[in-house]
Amino acid sequence: MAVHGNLTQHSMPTSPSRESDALFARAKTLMPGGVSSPVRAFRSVGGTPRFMARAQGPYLWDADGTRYVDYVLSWGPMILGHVHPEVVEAVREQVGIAMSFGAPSALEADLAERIVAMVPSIEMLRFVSSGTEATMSAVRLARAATGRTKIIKFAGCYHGHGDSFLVQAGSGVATLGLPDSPGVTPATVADTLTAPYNDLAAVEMLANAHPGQIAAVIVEPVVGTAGFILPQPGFLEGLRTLCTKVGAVLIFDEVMTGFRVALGGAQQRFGVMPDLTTLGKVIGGGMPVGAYGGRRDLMEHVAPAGTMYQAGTLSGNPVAMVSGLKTLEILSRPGMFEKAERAAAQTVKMLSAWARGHGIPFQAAHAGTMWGSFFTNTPVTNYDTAKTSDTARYARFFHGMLAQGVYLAPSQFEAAFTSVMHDDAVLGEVTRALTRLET
Ligand code: HOZ
Repeated sequence: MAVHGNLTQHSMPTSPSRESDALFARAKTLMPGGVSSPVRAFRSVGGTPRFMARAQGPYLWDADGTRYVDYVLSWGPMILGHVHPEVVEAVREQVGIAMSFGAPSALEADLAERIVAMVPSIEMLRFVSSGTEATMSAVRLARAATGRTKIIKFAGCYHGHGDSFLVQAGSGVATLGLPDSPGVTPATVADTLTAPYNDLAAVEMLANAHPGQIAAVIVEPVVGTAGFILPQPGFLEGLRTLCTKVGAVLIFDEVMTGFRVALGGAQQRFGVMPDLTTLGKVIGGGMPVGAYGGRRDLMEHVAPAGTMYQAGTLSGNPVAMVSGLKTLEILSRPGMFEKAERAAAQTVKMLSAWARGHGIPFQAAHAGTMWGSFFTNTPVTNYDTAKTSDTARYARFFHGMLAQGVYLAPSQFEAAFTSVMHDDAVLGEVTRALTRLET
C-alpha cells in the first residue's frame, strides 16, 4: 500500500450530509466512482463527497443547503469568486447571440490579444477546451519542431491525463496512490523521462544520457499537484539554460499558475521565459477553455500555418471566450489581484498560527493567490518530501474544517486557491472555524 494515499477510506468521524449520501449512491450506479473526475470522490480523506447545488462569491452550498467557504474554487478558475455579476451578464448576453459557431469569431482574437499582452513569453496561441488538451498539444508541437521523441517531466507534477504525463504523476494519481496508469503503452513510458522537482543535476544527467533526443522539458513552475511546492532559487533558470543548450523546448505548464502566481503567471514572477506555455482554468473564468502558446516560430508549426495537426469542435467557443475575457479584464483592474493575493497570505498565516498553537508539525506557503500546506516538519521541495506529510492528519483536518463550513481540496496532494471575494469577513469565518477545530 502506498504511504501517501490509498484506496481505503480513513476511519474517522466525517460530517454527515443526507442529500449528498443519497446523490452519491445514485451517481455510483451511473458513473465510475460516482464522479466525473477522481479526486472529487473523497477517496483519500474518506466520507461522502459533497454534491454542490449552488455557489456565490467565496461560498459553495451543498445539496443539504450547508454553506462552505470555498478554497478549491473549481480547482483554480474562480479567481473572481463564483458567479461574478459582470461575468454572468457577459455570458448571458453571449448565450443569446450564439453558443457555438464552429467558425472563427472576433472573440478569439480579443481573448488572444489580452493573453499575449499579459503573459510575457506568449507571442501567439491556440485555444483548446481543457488543460489536458493544451499540454498534449504543446508536447506534440515540441516533438514536431525538434524532430525528437523524448520528454522530461518531474515526479509528482501533473499535466492532465495525456498518456505521456501519467508517469509518476501527481494530482489524482498521487491522491489515489496509484502506480503509473494501466493503458499507457511501454513505448510511451519509455519516451517519458522523470526527474525529481528542484533537482537540476538529475535533469542534466537525463539530458546527457539522451543526447539529441530530448524534445521538451515540461514543468509546473510552481507545483500545485503534489501539494503546493515552490521552485528553489536557480531551478527554473537552470532549466532555461539547459534547454537552450541541448535544443529542447522548455514548456511551463501554467494551467494552474497562470494569472494566479502573478498576473503574468509564474514566468513573470520568477523572470524566466519558457518557449511554450500551457494555460487553462482562469482563462475560461469557469467555462472549459485551455490554450497553448509561445514563440511565434514554434507556433507557426501548428496547422494550418504549419503541419503539426491539432483541432477541436468547441475550440474558441464564444461563450467560453467571453467568460475568460471578462474575467481577465476584471482581474486586471487596479488592486483586484492583490485582494486575492492578500487572502492567500492571510490564510497561510492563520493556519500556521493555529498549527503552532497546537504543536502540530506543519508548513504552509503561498505564491500570489495559490497556496498549500503539509503536515510535516521536513522541508518539502519535491514529491518524495511531500509524501512525508501525515495524510491521515490531513484527512482529519479536512473533515474538521468541512464540519466547520470550510471546503478544502479532498486531497493532501493539491494546491488551494483564494479569490478576490475572500475578504476579511470571510477570513474571520475561517479563523473561527480553526478555533473550534478539534486536533
Ligand atoms: N486534477 C485536477 C486538479 N489538479 C482535478 C480537477 C477536478 O477533479 O475537478
